[in-house]
Amino acid sequence: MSDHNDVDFLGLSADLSQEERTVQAEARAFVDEQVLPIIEEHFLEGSFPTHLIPEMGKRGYLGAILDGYGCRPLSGVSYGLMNQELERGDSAIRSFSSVQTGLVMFPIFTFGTEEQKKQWLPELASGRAVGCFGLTEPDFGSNPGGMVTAATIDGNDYVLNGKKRWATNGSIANVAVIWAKLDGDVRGFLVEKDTPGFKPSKIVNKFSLRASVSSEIELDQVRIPKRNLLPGTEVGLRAPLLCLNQARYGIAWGAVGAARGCYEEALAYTKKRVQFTRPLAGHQLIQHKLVEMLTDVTQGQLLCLRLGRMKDAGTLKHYHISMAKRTNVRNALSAARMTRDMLGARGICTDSHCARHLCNLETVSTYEGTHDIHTLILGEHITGLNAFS
Ligand code: TGC
Ligand code: FAD
Repeated sequence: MSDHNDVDFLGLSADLSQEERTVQAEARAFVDEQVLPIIEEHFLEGSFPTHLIPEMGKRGYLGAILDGYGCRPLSGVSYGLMNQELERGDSAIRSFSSVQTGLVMFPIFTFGTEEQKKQWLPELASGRAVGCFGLTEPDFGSNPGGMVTAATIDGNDYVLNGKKRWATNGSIANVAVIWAKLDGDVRGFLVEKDTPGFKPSKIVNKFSLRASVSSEIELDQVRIPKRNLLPGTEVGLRAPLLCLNQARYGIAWGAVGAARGCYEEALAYTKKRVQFTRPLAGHQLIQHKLVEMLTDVTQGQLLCLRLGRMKDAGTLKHYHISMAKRTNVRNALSAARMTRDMLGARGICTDSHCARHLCNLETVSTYEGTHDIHTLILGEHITGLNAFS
């Protein structure tokens, strides 16, 4: 969907504004020049390329849905295109941006005080500070409303106790948005990294999203001043769900990027690799797979473009995002598997992209609402019947 993009079967770039094309071209160059050359090494090491954080800040990739406080406000479509390119590089890079933007900066911007915004947003936008989001707990993933982490009032402070699991960036975060129950209501709190009793630890035994830092966070008598409550979170579980909408929107676009990366790899490889005296791409079964992939990518692009226009028009609802997150991630997983297959043994090696995408997309299918949770969200919307419990 840009001048340099050869995976634009329907010529959708003609429907983009100049700004949207520019944002995509810039993000595409960033990924080609700075992400793809180093990502294999980080995936193997199990480390996030932290040297890219200030660069992402400089380019305006952190907080790009917000206006002011050092952010570079992008239209919904531009923001989506940026996510698409970042995830073509690796889901960990898009995840970093999603968490910082949608799950940390968005709640501070939307539910925070002016003092909290001034303290944190410029730092987070520039990449001088990193944030994380603690909603999931060891016993409450799909059902965050059941959380047991609790905040109690003690004089002029809140005291937090509990455990969060899977917080992206938890161990490298300067500030954590922690969701906890205060008198039974879910509220958001800002916890700074050196607060006594705040104990993040990195989860190291992952096959997936290896270039992203995932952490468990123990909260043991964590005492924070009352000014660290996000006051606008009195809307209960709706507050974290509104944050998830932002991140899920980015994932819907990002998954198309991962699928596109796989399609490009499969096409290039099968045109070069000769078996039974002709390029693989000249065999009918291979062409069938390439056609399936291109069709899925094109449908994903169409869905996302419509979503982006609705976001910009203010008509986008959470169930629209659920449909796109669900279907685009499923199709990206399918594209990664097909590419892995078409590359033969080469496809299991770390210097091809498809197996890395395949492993990553297993996480993307699970986090931010599993595939089946999004099925139930859509099911509830179309029937009016809640089938969660
Ligand atoms: P339920 O009673 O259905 O809803 C509570 C209230 O919230 C409203 N609502 C939403 N509002 C805005 N956006 C949404 N997406 C909303 N979904 C529901 C709802 O209308 C209701 O409002 P009101 O006024 O009636 O009170 O709540 P429930 O407890 O039954 O749960 C609903 C459910 C299952 C859909 C929700 O809990 C859910 O989405 N579960 C999945 C959990 C999840 O996605 N966790 C993600 C953790 S963060 C993460 O994974 C980061 S990954 C890193 C990266 O992004 O890269
Ligand atoms: P469970 O909820 O236990 O689900 C297990 C299975 O049961 C799934 O197949 C699910 O679809 C199914 N299931 C659940 N409920 C139902 C139902 N009612 N009906 C039918 N089937 C059902 N969380 C954060 O808070 N912050 C983060 O930054 C963050 N980052 C993450 C990064 C990574 C790498 C990963 C893997 C996860 C991250 N998460 C984060 C957590 C993520 O959001 C949860 O893993 C996800 O919500 C699912 O929860 P769970 O893993 O506990 O699975």
